[in-house]
Amino acid sequence: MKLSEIELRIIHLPLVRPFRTSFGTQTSREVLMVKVQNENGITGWAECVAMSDPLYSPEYIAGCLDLMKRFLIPGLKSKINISAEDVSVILKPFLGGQMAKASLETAILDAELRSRNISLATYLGATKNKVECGVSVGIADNLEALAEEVKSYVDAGYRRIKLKIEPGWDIEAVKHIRDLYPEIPLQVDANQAYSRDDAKHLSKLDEFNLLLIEQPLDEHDFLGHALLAKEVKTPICLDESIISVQSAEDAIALKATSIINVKPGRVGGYIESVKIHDLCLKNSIPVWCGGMLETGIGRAANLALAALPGFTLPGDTSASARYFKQDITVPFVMENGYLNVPTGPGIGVEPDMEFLDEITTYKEIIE
Ligand code: NPG
Repeated sequence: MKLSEIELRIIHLPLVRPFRTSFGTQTSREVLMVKVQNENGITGWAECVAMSDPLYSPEYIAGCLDLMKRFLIPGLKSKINISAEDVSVILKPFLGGQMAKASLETAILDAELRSRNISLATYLGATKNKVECGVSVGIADNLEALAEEVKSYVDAGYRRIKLKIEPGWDIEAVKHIRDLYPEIPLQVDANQAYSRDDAKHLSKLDEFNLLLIEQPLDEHDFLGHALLAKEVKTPICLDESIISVQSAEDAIALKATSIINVKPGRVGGYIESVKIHDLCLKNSIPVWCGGMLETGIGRAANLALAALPGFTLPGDTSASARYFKQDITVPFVMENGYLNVPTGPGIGVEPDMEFLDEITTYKEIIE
């Protein structure tokens, strides 16, 4: 495909409720959107999952925008004909930047699949037409507020609850929710908030029958996670540490993880995500699809990925209403705890352009 134009825009959407994690509180979501157009006028959309600040990952929106404009887009422009499967190879000389790279690859893939009339789900190898939904619950002001929020999600039909934890908000919070819901699939996410010395403390979570503890230690600490895995019975699941199929291979070989959270933005795109999925399937490592407070554009693509056979645990693929009063696509509405996998060509959804223009704070078109 020949690229004729790339549009970069930043939009700003308020969240329906503040979202507090061990690294900060978010009340709104700024999103860097990528739109590509080919020589026949067919467009492809993607969102870059980087946040405004480099707190979850070293990547952040202004940095991604700069990286794309200065290096990645000129790199792509040097090729006359381009296929999504070439993007990671062309961009390999530029180190890092997985989130920025993933968004360019996904937008190109969307346009390519639209022109071939194939859905992303079919292209990736999906075997399900609906996906079981979990929800990620932020750190609350107190146990009552936490219970109230969890109840609203359980009532809405969510099939798995993930609690954000940090030192000082962990054992008691988990106990409180486990006592209220003895049967519900429950897991926790620390976003790197603990240290190697916390093994004894974290093993207190073992009595609550959790599915997993996500990313308790620093993203670079594979050895620490492997040592921790020997001390706690609850399975360790890596998120931030997994940035490529190679890091997944290392983590599995070192026994630093027994479950993997696959986030396409974090690993450089959907094509790399499928490689991680395949590796995990071969090694009997369950995977699930993480979330980055995506709009409907990112969510549509995540649902296609989460429909692959190795995604055996519910992901952070929640309904639009969990995040935004108004989504930028048709809203994703949960039915009985499931979201349908889009079936249209490409990612299967488009943004509502009028609404998108209304919430756009920056826009640039690169010919
Ligand atoms: O439902 O999209 C969602 C949010 C899921 O908890 C979630 N994401 O660490 O996995 C994470 C976390 C996150 C939140 C990451 C905010 C980055 C920013």
